[in-house]
Amino acid sequence: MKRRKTTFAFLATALLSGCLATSNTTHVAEPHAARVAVAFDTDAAMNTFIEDVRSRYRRGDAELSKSSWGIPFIYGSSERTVLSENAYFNRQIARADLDANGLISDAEADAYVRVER
Ligand SMILES: [Ca+2]
Repeated sequence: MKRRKTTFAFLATALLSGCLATSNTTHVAEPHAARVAVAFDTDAAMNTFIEDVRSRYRRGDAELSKSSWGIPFIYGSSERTVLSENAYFNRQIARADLDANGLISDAEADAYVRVER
């Protein structure tokens, strides 16, 4: 009876995932990047900008590449590369700081939030 449960659990897992075996790998690009020094005009600009950057990072905007391959129902493999949070933050600062003066104004923070990636 115990063997039947084990077999059933194995088959259920295989069916739910679609494959008997899977491999998912995530590589982090620029893992040791330090955040660039930046100032914000106001706390509101800082909060607006940082919340939006975090939201974009969580939804996968820092993904640089993604690939997958497999043998149907047998094996599936996926590999993705994402920027580290600090590297992503630095790139977003560069995008938001339109006049490149190292200061994110309220207008720049608002413009950044309004523009989709
Ligand atoms: Ca600026």
